[in-house]
Amino acid sequence: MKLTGQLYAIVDLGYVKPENAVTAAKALLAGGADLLQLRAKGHAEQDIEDLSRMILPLCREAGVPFIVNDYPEIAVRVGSDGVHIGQDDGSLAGVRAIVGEQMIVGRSTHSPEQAKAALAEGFDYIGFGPLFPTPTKAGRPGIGIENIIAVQAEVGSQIPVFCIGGIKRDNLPQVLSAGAKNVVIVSDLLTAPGVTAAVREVKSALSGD
Ligand code: 3NM
Repeated sequence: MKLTGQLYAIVDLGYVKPENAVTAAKALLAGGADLLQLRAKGHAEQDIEDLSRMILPLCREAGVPFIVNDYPEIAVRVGSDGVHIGQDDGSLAGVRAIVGEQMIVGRSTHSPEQAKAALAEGFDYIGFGPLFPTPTKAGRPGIGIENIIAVQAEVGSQIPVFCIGGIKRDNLPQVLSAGAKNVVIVSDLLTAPGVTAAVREVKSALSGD
């Protein structure tokens, strides 16, 4: 599946109870999320697999890539479109040995150097952040917005760069002015009183409406 689109949404079980994950996925997709990830830190692999099997068909119906966080084996078992890994999750070659050549594989990066290294290694896209400190990824300093233009120009001309971390509807204009083209927004969407409307707002801001 092709990797296009500007808004990457995440069903994060830090914000959504497992029994509400499908409803959250539907709401994010209804608003126009362009990619969807399941992130389930600390949950049993079987539960992540089961939820993935429920969310995947919703993504297929919407024509949106479904990405599993952290678990290449689960990604293969459920037949997801992609898998996302962190800096400490080994090499791309190690993941490719599990998932094959077709699957989308993304990497979290936390500095321009890591962003360039991920491009050189051959990842399909990167996350770049956290721009601002965020409870969703506690304990990491914000890296700021100063390097977005350079990373977007250098890495973003080759693979999508998704800015992430503490991005909310109210600071999105600032992030876009700093050069961001694509964003991941987690808590601001999942905790919005109307998730679908919040996604639509972000999509509209991203498209420059
Ligand atoms: N990864 P929110 S920041 C999951 O920098 C994640 O790699 C990050 O959530 C990174 O939109 C982050 O709620 C949290 O801040 C994003």
